[in-house]
Amino acid sequence: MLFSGLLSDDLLHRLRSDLRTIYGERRAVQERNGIGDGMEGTCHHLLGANNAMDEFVASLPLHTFIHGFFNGPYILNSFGGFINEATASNGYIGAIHRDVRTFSRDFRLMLNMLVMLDDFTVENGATHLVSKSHNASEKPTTDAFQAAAIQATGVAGDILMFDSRLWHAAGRNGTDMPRRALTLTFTRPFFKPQLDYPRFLGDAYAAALPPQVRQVLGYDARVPASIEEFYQPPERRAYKSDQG
Ligand SMILES: O=C(O)CCC(=O)C(=O)O
Repeated sequence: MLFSGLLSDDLLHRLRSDLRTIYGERRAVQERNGIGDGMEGTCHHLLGANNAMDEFVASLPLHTFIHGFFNGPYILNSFGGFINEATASNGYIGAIHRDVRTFSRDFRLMLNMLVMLDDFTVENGATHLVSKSHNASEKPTTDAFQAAAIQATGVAGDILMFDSRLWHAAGRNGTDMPRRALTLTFTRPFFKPQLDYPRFLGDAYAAALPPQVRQVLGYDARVPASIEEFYQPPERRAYKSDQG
């Protein structure tokens, strides 16, 4: 589903600029650790610098929609960004993939949110998706994917939501302008996130947030790490009873 008109021009502008900065920082770590090949344009875990990324999550759009998808509480599983440029390979994101590796036909595990920071067009590599492929346990062949996929075009600021079981791939950018996106995923609270956001962001970060945002970042779904932490009254438990 594609949603429009949820982001202000000012926020969009700052998201684009902050994405470029964070990309530089994350790319340096990818390269330093020898995993840069195939990761061009991608960056991960964009929170914690108190910039537009944090602001986006603190007033997360589509809360009711996400809650409805899971029929209950949910947490952030990952928050990445992708700068799709003609000059770069579009790496693992350009390969046919789905974002949840465990297949479950009847139980929804994960939801993708793709925030278009630029217009998404056929020419600049709008995301290819195969409608209804969340029901398919096996990866389609390249030919079958190409025959069935449609491209999700939209304008900057549009937000594409799709079941993470859907087979999809970033398109090739044939223009000389970047095609930028934020890529978030959400799961039920008992599913391990890609990064331990509460530990990564810390308690001081959480103290400044409203309870609902803290919950979405997983602060109510932590695993106790000591007997002391385990034996706590309900309001101080690491994993709260309303998290499913
Ligand atoms: O950037 C795109 O077009 C696709 C992003 C993607 O594949 C993902 O978020 O898993």
